[in-house]
Amino acid sequence: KLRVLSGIQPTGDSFHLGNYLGAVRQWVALQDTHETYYCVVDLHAITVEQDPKVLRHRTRLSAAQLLALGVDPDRSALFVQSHVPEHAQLGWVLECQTGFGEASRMTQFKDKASKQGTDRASVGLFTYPVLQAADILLYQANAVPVGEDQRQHLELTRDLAQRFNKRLGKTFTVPEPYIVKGTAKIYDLQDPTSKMSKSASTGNGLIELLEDPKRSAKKIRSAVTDTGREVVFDAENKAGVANLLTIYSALTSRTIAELEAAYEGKGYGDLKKDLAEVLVDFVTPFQAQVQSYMDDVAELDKVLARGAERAREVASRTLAAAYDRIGFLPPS
Ligand code: AQP
Repeated sequence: KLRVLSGIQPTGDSFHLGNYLGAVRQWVALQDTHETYYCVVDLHAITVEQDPKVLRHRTRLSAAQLLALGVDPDRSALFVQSHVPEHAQLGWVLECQTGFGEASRMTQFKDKASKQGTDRASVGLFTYPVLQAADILLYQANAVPVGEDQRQHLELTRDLAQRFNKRLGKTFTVPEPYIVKGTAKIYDLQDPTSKMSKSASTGNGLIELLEDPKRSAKKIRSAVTDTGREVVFDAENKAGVANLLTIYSALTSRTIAELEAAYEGKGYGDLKKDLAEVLVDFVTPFQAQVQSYMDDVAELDKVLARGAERAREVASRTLAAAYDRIGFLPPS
């Protein structure tokens, strides 16, 4: 079986619709065909300041959300990144193989650092994509399901794998991004030309899966559209409507063409009202499930411990091989 690895940060109070449709939905589907490794990337989360208590809570909450969205711990290794020390260990090795200029070209770093100011942005934020490369390469992943915003980081991962293999002998599988075109980028409801994002979206542009469903419904109903009437998918001229159709289609498995046909002769109001209902029907049982996982933290922690054990079996083998290639003396 081919391998898959992906991760999500335990930041924010909830996953948002972009995280789910862009990434986690694919994680769930890939369990049927691939050997899957999924992690809550707490090492990545601390690249910006975190309150320790909140971080601990959100790490569990992220795992609970993944389980509620359909990650099956019997089929996938579901774990917390810091429970597998090999991530940080391989991260260091790869940092030493990464050019400073190469890392400086990462647009996500540039965006985030410019918002924080270069003095406040951490060195960890700068090396974030290299740690991400370690996450992926440790599992010899063939495919990495992510949203469009991660494409450049995946490219860096591939470069690092190829460089290491060439210099020191074949050690890592060179992974492919797995980016599903239709839902690769979910847009902010108030600004449908920028991506829905925890850190950058305004409250009304962001649908958080754990917020009050009534609030989500209201946000959908007040989503920015255009002055037209016709419900057709036109990403260029009708970005807001196109975004709503993308979300609607993904949540119902009705194709965009079917939706266009169903809303012929109706207006944006009908589309929004119906999508709001679809969303409420999706998040209501999800929230109940998350709550039930959070009610049994001991069991949740056991699931994560089991996942980390499975992950370490693979990760430790890869790290040992990489250390050997580098020329580290094995401990006797
Ligand atoms: N708007 C989006 N559309 C499609 N996919 C998205 N992803 C994030 N936003 C969208 C994908 O979600 C996965 C998890 O990403 P992450 O842990 O890096 O989440 P994040 O960075 O905290 O999410 P944000 O909202 O993008 O945070 P900020 O604002 O901090 O950058 C990834 O596969 C990502 O592609």
